[in-house]
Amino acid sequence: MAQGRGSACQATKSTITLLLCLLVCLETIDAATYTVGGSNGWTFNTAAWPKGRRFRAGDVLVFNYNATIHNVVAVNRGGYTGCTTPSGAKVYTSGKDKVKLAKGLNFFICNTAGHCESGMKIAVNAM
Ligand SMILES: *[C@@H]1O[C@H](CO)[C@@H](O)[C@H](O)[C@H]1NC(C)=O
Ligand SMILES: [Cu+2]
Repeated sequence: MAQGRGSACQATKSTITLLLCLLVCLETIDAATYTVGGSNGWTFNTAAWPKGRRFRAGDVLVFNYNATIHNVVAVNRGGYTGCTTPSGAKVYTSGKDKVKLAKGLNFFICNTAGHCESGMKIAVNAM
């Protein structure tokens, strides 16, 4: 009798452990979404925003901004460093763009004249 109850308890424990593991695993697999610049959105002096955050390939960056004056351009390292737009670069203009991160470094700038130079640029390293 006591043994039977013990087994039932063990089974419950196992089930709980399994469910917890499943939750943790799902959370790991599930991509995160980040709003670039937080409540300020995508604007000047955003270059430091990625600092201290951990990103994974497949995570999604949301760029919220005033599309009348800003945009989002996916650039390479040279474009990020020199605030230039490589030919063929993908340009987002909706004002609420969602961009999925690729593994490795992802660079974005606003290519309105002078904006990237004013810190409207980010480099995000996705693991
Ligand atoms: C967007 O920027 C333009 C130009 O500065 C401005 O006229 C407009 O009011 C801004 N829109 C919003 C929603 O802030
Ligand atoms: Cu801009």
